[in-house]
Amino acid sequence: MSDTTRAAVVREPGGSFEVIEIRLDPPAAGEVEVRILATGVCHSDLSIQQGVIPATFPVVLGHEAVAEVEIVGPEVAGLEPGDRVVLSWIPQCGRCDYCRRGEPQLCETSSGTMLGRQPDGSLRRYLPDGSPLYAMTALGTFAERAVVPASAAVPVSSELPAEQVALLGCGVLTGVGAVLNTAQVEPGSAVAVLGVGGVGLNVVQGARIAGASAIVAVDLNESKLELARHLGASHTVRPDVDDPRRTVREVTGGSGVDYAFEVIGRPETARTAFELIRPGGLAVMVGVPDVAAELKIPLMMMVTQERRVAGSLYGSSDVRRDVPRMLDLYAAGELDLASLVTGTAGLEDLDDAAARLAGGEAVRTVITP
Ligand code: COD
Ligand code: ZN
Ligand code: ZN
Repeated sequence: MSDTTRAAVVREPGGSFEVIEIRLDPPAAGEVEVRILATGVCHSDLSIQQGVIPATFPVVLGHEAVAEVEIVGPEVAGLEPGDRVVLSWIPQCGRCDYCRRGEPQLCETSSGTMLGRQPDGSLRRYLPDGSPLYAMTALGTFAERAVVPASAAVPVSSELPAEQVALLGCGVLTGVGAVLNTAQVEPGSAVAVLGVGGVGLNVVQGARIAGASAIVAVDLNESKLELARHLGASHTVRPDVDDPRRTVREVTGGSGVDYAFEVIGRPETARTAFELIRPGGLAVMVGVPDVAAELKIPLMMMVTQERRVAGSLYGSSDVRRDVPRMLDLYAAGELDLASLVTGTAGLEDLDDAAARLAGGEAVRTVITP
């Protein structure tokens, strides 16, 4: 017996957001039904909408949200109706080898949820005619209500501003986590960040929180660089005006940065990240590129200078450990969420919100469905 809810559906790659009543099945074992309170528009939503990141269509996008639990399905412990939760776009099954070895960001269930199915491979959403409807990362938060894996719902205090706390779900965990978990940046480090959008700005503030002594932000967009300075960047570079390699040489006395983060998803800037690090430094790839993209780097420098390259998925986060950690940093005034929210809108405004993100005017537009 399925219910209905309003959701923004994208019917095919390149399609626009169409707000319709969809059918929503009740939560199965290990799932909860939630009401979405606030959900941010992230670049990955655009990448899927435009067909750059592969997905199954028709789809309900949206993967960065805070919600309220309404119905608790069977075999769910620790969640009650009325609980406020941050949603994680990687469920943590707790049972697979990755979850057990403390790498829950690689949880095996995500291979199916990344393609829009629930962890058990089935679907909860249907178009009005009964045909299948997929949900980005098993969340599909561009909707009034969603049925999600209980392991993806992390309880938080309901006293916090929903529009800000929603950003923890993707941008903050991905960006700050890349610094604190993946790279484990030490105090006094020199850091470069290529691309300071919604995720990259969180890499900048993560580097400040880690105690980096120099933070070089690189972006084509002047207003993003201004925000980067506000969040902790010590130097900013527009690569169309100046060469970031020159700035990094000046800042580091010629050697290169200890850590460079690529937060755009392009092979050219990934290569630049490799060129910006010092011997022994680490280049961290955060941006998801086109599926066909390849990185070409001088292998000799990798070996003889011990330059390292690492990928970072979801900031290597363990959401149950890291969401509370981010909220502590927020309470201490170290994590700035308010500056990242550049606008709020409704479900009907998603096409506009997507255009503002693509055009570089928005960092995060937060949708209140
Ligand atoms: N040089 C410098 N800056 C550039 C360039 C360039 N050649 N091209 C674009 N930029 C800047 C833009 O001006 C912008 O400020 C920034 O790069 C990109 O920012 P946003 O706000 O458009 O995008 P984000 O920050 O929301 O997301 C970007 C990612 C690439 C990190 C994102 O799409 C992604 O890949 N996320 C993580 C991967 C993943 O698995 N995602 C799934 C859920 S997010
Ligand atoms: Zn995202
Ligand atoms: Zn798992």
